[in-house]
Amino acid sequence: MIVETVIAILATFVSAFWIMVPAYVANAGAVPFGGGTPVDFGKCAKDGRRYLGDGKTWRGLIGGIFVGVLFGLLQIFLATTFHWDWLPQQTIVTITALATGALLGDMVKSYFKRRSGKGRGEKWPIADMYDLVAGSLILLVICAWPWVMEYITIWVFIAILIWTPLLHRGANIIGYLIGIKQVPW
Ligand code: CTP
Ligand code: K
Ligand code: MG
Repeated sequence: MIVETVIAILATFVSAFWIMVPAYVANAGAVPFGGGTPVDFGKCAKDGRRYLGDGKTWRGLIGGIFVGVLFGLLQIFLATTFHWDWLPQQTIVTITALATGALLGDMVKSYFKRRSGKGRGEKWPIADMYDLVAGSLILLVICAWPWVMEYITIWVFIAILIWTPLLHRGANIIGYLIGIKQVPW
């Protein structure tokens, strides 16, 4: 009974992580690719502040989606080759939606961050982490609703909410230490 419960909880956490790999990788992947032309082309909104700011670039966007999808393809390859049938089965549609949604959510976050007067890279605690979760899951719901119903139970969703701050913190510290991120958050 206890053993079964522990296994179920572990499986929930592993499944949640497995689902979110393309989104987490896209979000982290944008950092080393970043630079060059900003997505908003340097333009300002009526409030005089940038639409998105220099932290959202085309290279970061395209590069991040690319590595997110690449890792998703690796997941599909591994799961089919080794018959990891107990894991959520990623598809081309789900990995693309997750990677793209993560960075779209990140840009929507930056839009509102600029409107609230916060500068590029400034701390905005909850939004800076859950932007990618909201973006990726909303796009996933739009593109693959039956898949979401099959794999994302309320418990998997809660596990995603727990994983995200842990990985976000870890990834940002690593990025800062290896010098590709200006601040450790
Ligand atoms: N990045 C990018 N393009 C994106 C997302 C991220 O080039 N679409 C790069 C930028 O170099 C950015 C870094 O990854 O500075 C870290 O991403 P993030 O924390 O999302 O951006 P911030 O610099 O914090 O900017 P903002 O305040 O707008 O969130
Ligand atoms: K981000
Ligand atoms: Mg940031």
